[in-house]
Parts: sequence; C-alpha cells; structure tokens
Amino acid sequence: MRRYFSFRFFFFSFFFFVLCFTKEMSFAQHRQSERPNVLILYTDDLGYGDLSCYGAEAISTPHIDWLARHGLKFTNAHCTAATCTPSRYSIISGRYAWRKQGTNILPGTANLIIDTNITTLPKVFQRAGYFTGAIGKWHLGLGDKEPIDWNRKIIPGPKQVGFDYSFIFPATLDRVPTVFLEDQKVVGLDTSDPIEVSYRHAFPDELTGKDHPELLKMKYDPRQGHDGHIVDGISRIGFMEGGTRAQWSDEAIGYTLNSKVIGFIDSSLKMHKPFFLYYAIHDIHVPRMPATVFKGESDLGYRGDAILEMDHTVGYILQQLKLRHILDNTLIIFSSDNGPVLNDGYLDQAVETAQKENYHPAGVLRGGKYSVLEGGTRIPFMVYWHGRIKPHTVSNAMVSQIDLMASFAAMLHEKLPPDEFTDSRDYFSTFMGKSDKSRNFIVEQPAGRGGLAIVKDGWKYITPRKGPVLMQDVNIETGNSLEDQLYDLKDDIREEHDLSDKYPGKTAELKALLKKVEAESAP
Ligand code: NG6
Ligand code: CA
Repeated sequence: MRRYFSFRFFFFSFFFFVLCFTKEMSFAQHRQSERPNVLILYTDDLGYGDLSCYGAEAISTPHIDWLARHGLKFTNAHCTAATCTPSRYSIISGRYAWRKQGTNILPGTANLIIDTNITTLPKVFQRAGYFTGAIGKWHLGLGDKEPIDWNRKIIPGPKQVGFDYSFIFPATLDRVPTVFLEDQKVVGLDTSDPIEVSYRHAFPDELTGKDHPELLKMKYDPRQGHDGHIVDGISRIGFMEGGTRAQWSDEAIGYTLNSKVIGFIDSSLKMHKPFFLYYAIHDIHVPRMPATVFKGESDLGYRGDAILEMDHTVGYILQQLKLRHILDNTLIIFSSDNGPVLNDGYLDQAVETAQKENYHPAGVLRGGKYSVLEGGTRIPFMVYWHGRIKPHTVSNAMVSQIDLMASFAAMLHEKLPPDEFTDSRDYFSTFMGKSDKSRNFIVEQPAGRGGLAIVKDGWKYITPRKGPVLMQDVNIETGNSLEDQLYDLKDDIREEHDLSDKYPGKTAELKALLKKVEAESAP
C-alpha cells in the first residue's frame, strides 16, 4: 500500500512538474516572441520600381529581395507624403503632417517639429522596456531656439522624442550642416573651430560651389541651387563656417552609420533588452556619392550604385544579426520615405542612364517624389519576422506607415492614451500578413502647401490645386489640376482616366470624407 502510494505520488508529481515546465516554457516563448527586436530600415527617395523584387530589371538587389522572399511584400503600401520631413513626422508621431504648420521640407536650421509631450513610435517601445535608437537621417528639426548653437548639446532632439540613443545627421545630405550628431552633440567638433550655419548668406572666406566650380567633384544643376557650401568636393544648399574637422566625407557615410548600428545592437544585447531601431539609411538621396567600391557597379550611374550600396547595407545588417543569433527574433521592416527622383539637384547621370536602360524608378506608377500621383507615396514595403510571417507572401492590402505606432502598441499590449489625438490605427494583423484588411482610407500629401488626395476602396480623389502640371527641373508630373480628379486605381493604376465627371457622387463622397478627416484636429 505504502509502496503503491509513493509510486503514485512520484508519478503525479512528475507529471505535474512536466506540465508546469512546458507551460512555463511556452509562456516564456510567448513573452519573448511578442517582444522581438524591431528594426525599421527606412531609405530615402527609393521608388516603387527601384528594387528587383518589385520588378526592376536594370538593377539587382539580392539582399533586399531576400527579405521579400522570406517575408511579406506589400504592393499597396504608402508613406504619408511625397517628401521627407512630413513622411518622417508621420511615421514617428502617428499624425498626418498636414495637420501642423511648418512640417514641410526643413532647412538644417529648423527647430524640432515633434511635440515632446505626445506619444510617439519610439516611446511606445520605451514603455514596453525596449532600448530605442535613431541612426541616420533626422530631418525633423533640433532644439527650440533659433539660431541653433551647434557647439553644445542640442535639446530637445531625438532623446526627447523617445530615442534613448541617436546618431544622426540633422537635415539632408545636400543641406548644411554636414556633420553627425551623437546623442545630440556634434561628433568630432574642435571647440576652437566653432560651427555657424546660415541659409541666407555665405560666410567671409567660405568657398561656395557658385564661386568655385573648379573645386567640385560633382556638378550641381544650376537650375536647382545646391551651389552653396562646399564639403568633400560637393556644394550644398546653405552656408556654414567652422567645424572643418567634424564635416563628413560622403563615401564614408554608409560605413559610419552601419558601424553605429552594430554598436547600438551590441549595447542592447549587453543590457539584455530588446531593441527598437529606426535606421534612416542615407541612400539614395542626392548627392549620391556611394563608397568607391560601388562606383560603376551598376548600369545606372551613381543613383544605381547608391541602390547597390543600400542593398549591401541590408545584407550586412542581416548577416550581423545572424552572427549574433538574433536574426530569428528580429522583426524587420524595409521601406522608403517618398517616391523617386532622378535629377534632384546634381548632374550625376541618373537621367541619361535611366533613359538608356529604359528604367522607370516609379515602376508602373505615374509621378514620383513631390507628386500627389501614386508615384509620390506608394513605396516598397516589406516585413520580415522568422517563424511568424509566412515566407514569400505578397499582400495587396492598402497599408500606411502612419499605422506602425498603433500596430506596434497592439503587439506590445501597450495602450495608447485614450485622450490623446492620433491618426494611427492598429493594423497589426495586416502588417503580419494574417489579414487582408486594408486601411479604411489613406491621405496622400504632395510637396509644398495645399492639395491632398484621399484613397478609399481603390478610388482616389485629388483636390484641385494651382501650380505646374510638370516640375520642369526634376521632370516629375505633379498631379496638379484646377478641377477635382477621381481615379479608379483598381483599373487605372496610372491615373490616366479622370472619372470625376462620370461619377460625381463618388467624387462628392470622397471630397466630403477628406473634409471630415481634415476637420479632426490634433490638440
Ligand atoms: C528640395 C531640394 C532637393 C531635396 C529636397 C528634399 C531644391 C531645388 N531641391 O528642396 O534637392 O533636397 O528638397 O528631399 O532645393 S527630401 O527627400 O529630404 O524631402
Ligand atoms: Ca526623401
């Protein structure tokens, strides 16, 4: 009897132990899998037709294609605007930029445009215990007083927006100041050579592209400015003095940013925290001056070479994640901030080589950067998460980068404050390929002021807007018209047949919806 009891006791205890252990394990795995590292690879000016996985034939992007092959590729994904600052404002803040004045393309002297009191994408991750970082292009302004003092720590900036660590350049590659800031301080600054920046006047003794074209290794397009301060043999928009040793050399930017990315990832590993990294890759914005090893490697001039450099960056980072055994637990998003442009201020053969190769950086779409047509905001977008996303999946659902904040909040079970305004909505299932549900509607913003488009159920309405139909310098169709425009994107992805007269009811419906969305305002 006694023997029987102890055997039974032993048997049940063992069974109970196994049960608890398995439950504990699956709970731990569940917890872990819901808190993957999250890496957003955000490129600059990359078009819908610029990757081989999106149909490009004159260029091959094997590493980015790997993401598409092992993950989910969207055919109808959008950034919120056809230029950089408003798109970046939206992805970080979860708000449409057109709701706020002063959010168009910023000069390097602008102050921070994101309210430091609001919930942001990185703050959602911080609240969930992540180590957060921003590396690469910023272009959201710095400080709260003009002029910015570049010779000390500049506050507010990325940290106040929710990034624990930052290594950024302030505006664009073609704008002063041409320096990096690490944790909001200029890197490598010699205090005896202080920096001053102006967009109004050149400094005494400053060499500009306009006065010294003989010093340039790449010519600017005289119709588009870019003839100011010379750094590394390339003239930029704006003027600057001092900081001679701190200024970057263009060919080394990729290497510099990539090493900071690896440093950031290693810090997160040391802290035993998951990371959220917003890596705003500098390629393929102008001036395109890739590392010398990439020069001449494509048939598309430096623009194509910059695409190869960007593809290399993606491959390098994937490899480094793999070496650290964390690739499988890293959710990766790859996308772009706006549509493509060939000549954006420098004569780098992008136009001539594209012509020769019959290359269309916006793919099948009409328009490009700056444009309210689909080429402006429909961009490559891929999501990779090993074991969670079915490889080789294509989604035709309409998604927007603005929803990443609410969607990741949902993934992390973080509640967004109910009394705080946001345009961001939870489409996590769609981003994971578990649902085909499209966003209810999206709003598309062209460059400059006024003019918007709204897309719902495949119908697109564009508001009347003054202005040229073609931007001559960059050779891009704007989509401007003094009349209402309505397109059925399901049948007419190139927006060639305006149906506003044929379907006045649909036109009025979308017009009213856009008015309603515009009237909801951020406090
Ligand atoms: C434009 C610049 C262009 C580019 C763009 C910003 C001129 C004529 N053109 O104003 O070269 O810098 O701003 O690009 O100045 S973005 O991708 O950051 O939005
Ligand atoms: Ca851009």
